[in-house]
Amino acid sequence: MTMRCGIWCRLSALAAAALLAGCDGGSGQPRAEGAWVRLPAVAGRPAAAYVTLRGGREAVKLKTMQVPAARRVELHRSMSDGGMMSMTPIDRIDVPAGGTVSLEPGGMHAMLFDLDPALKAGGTTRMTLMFDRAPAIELEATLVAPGGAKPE
Ligand SMILES: [Cu+2]
Repeated sequence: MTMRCGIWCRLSALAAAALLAGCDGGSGQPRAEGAWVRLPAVAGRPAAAYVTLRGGREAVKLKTMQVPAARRVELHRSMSDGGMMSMTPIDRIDVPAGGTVSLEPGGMHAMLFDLDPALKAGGTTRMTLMFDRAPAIELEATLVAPGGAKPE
């Protein structure tokens, strides 16, 4: 009796573990986390959005982001040119299979133009990440004050 229960319990644990694995990386799709938006110091200037992308089973490309609170979104890459920081639009961000790509200050980011001026630090705004060969990912980005750092 004790033994039968023991086996049953172990089988249940295995089934639960399999289910958990299925919920996480098992889908094979890319994931996104830690999205945040740094609000502009001057109203009317663009804001910058950052997020961490985790590659799934296959390499995909982030093609664009949709942010309902902004009129236009561009993917950018920051570059240091003779000590001067500049940035240039890019048409995609490669997310390698199983790899991590961080959009962060000084690197790749999304530029949000004509952001709703009613947005305030401490709030959130919705963004949708659009890939070439993966389902879109929708997530909430934390709004950070101008010059502020990535939220914990
Ligand atoms: Cu930019």
